[in-house]
Amino acid sequence: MGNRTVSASTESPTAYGGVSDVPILLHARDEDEQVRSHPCILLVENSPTTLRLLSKPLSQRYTLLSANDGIDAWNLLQTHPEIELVITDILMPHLSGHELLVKIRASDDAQIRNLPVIVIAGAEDKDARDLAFHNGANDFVTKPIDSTELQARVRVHHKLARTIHQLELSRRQLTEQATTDPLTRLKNRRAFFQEGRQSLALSERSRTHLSVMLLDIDHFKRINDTYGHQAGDRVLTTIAELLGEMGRTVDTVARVGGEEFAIILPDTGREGAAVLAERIRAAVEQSVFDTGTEPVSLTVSIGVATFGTDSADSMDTLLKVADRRLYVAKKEGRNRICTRDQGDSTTWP
Ligand code: GH3
Ligand code: MG
Ligand code: MG
Repeated sequence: MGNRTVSASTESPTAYGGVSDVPILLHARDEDEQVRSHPCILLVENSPTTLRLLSKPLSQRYTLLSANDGIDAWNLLQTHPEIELVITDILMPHLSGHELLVKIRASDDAQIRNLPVIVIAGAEDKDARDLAFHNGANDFVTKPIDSTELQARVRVHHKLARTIHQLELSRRQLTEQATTDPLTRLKNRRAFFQEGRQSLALSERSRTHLSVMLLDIDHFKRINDTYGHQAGDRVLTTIAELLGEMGRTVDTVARVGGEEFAIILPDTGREGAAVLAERIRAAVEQSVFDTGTEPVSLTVSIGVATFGTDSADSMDTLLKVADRRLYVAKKEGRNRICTRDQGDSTTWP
């Protein structure tokens, strides 16, 4: 370790990363603003001289952390998600730059796996460069370090990584928007069918049952007519919360129409779905809903269809069967569930 004072195990995140005479950790504990505006780079280098040469041109723009070898570096990556780029030497004790690169690219954590890594290699060392490229290095800087070249390469790769990150965030936001009901934050109709298709394929493969529950609020129009649309929205949101709380985590709850909700229940047969449907029906009946002016009571009707029991083999047909039974529940007086067709047996309970 020579005269290095690196101590990755130090509790304070600001307390490591120094060479004895070069304070390479630049951010002060209480200068949060500075920390935020200076992207964090991890330097993995066991030679104090090279570390100095690396840190000097970068220290104005970046917060620098340093590690003595690949093991130190790996530990820092686990505890410091703010690291946005890694610069690593190849020849180091314990865990080499190559091995570190392999570990980074194989990480389960996508943020670590996708970090830009710049490798420091000797100008003549073609084999080492080839291996580093093969292992997923983004770029190289050669010894002796040219500060202008180093700054340029770091800037390019950091910018590229940030852009890719932003694109990924936007993509996730768009997917979220496309599959989420904005009022209740439940999955929307489109997401219901997407999830449903996957769950159904799983059930087919594992030869298990799957039930679909379709729930419609009884006389919901009266809520809007009496208390206004906003009160209606509030009731819809409360029902959505209640449904989210009542199912299992594997169940998918979606808003599939104005005042209609559907739940996919994987690995659940008709009886199991009937029990949950009845619990939901009773819970709604016993709840009071805030309209902004006065509390109101509500009821719901529920239709259930079961893959493996009913003659329905797609999400579309399952939902149609559930809808048909929902209609029966309405016709028979509302505030009830229907899990089978007439002749099949009567409604339940
Ligand atoms: P039924 O018991 O037969 O289901 O009667 P209903 O009044 O619930 O059914 P109907 O289909 O006649 O009316 C549904 C109402 O739901 C009418 C519509 O204005 C209201 N609705 C649909 N989407 C929304 C929404 O996003 N917000 C609010 N507040 N109301 C909605
Ligand atoms: Mg309806
Ligand atoms: Mg209704």
